[in-house]
Amino acid sequence: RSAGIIGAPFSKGQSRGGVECGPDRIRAAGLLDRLQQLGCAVKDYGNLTFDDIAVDEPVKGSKSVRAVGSANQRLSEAVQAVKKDGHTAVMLGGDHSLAIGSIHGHTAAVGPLSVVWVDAHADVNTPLTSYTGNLHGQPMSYLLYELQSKVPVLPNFSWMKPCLSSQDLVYIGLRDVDPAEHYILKLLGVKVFCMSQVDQLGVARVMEETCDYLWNRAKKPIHLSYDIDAIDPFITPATGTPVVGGLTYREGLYITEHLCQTGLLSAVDLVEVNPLRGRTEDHVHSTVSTAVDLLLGCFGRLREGNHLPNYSLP
Ligand code: DIR
Ligand code: MN
Ligand code: MN
Ligand code: MN
Repeated sequence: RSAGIIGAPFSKGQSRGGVECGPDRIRAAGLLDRLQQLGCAVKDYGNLTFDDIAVDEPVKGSKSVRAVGSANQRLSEAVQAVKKDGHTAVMLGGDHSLAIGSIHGHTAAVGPLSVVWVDAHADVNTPLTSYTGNLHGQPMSYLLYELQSKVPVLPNFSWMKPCLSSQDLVYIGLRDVDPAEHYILKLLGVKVFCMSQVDQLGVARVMEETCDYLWNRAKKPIHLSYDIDAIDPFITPATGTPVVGGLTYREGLYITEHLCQTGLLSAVDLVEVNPLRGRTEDHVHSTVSTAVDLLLGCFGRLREGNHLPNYSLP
């Protein structure tokens, strides 16, 4: 198992500065060393750089469309390169608009995917339904085949085409869904485990049902897109749009452990860590260290403990 890490310090999919500091803060918390201690080979591809777009007027009410389009084109190419090198891709955001390039690039490299989207939000607004005009609330609408006719052609998006079927998507952790998003999820029959279902079923059953559902057609590589705001803001407050009533630390971690043991996890996004949104350094630390723990869970860290295969007692 090996990890190829891409930093994507991009924040223009939403309006709060600071989320571009996510990748460096997560690295500074020791992600690479701790992955290596697990026996995981790590290659850090560094941080992407993004073009400054001088004139980027709103399009149909949506902000920074050109910047988001061109940043995601770059990210898609970077993810393709990491997959061609044979690694599990780890994309450190940045805001969740980056899932466009991450999922697009992952699909381009390995073919059809199963996507597990862990988030307080569904991020499936179209530019025409969005109240906020923020692209981080819209990425799934660009990715789904079934919504293609509902999404206008946008500047700097001509490089991408939808690449995901709504039957290959499962949401976990939803608790702040706009009316149009709720309509879309029902219309397409998307599999959703919102927070009430996590309460009702427990996270173990949610993960069993998630995999049964995704594997009903065929076992495909899994793309995990993890928005840190899925976790309760009591634990991960340093994020742009915190919503009360989220996943516990243990539930959040269990999702990663379960997906890791499928052997199918092929790429992970960890997005929306915003160090500037923590009121105290403790808040930032708790958010960043939870992000690191979630990523370690994706690469085989177990709460029972781990040891390397070649370990011998001194
Ligand atoms: C809201 C909030 N549904 C929007 N979305 C967020 O802007 O479309 N996504 N915060 O992460
Ligand atoms: Mn999100
Ligand atoms: Mn969210
Ligand atoms: Mn958000």
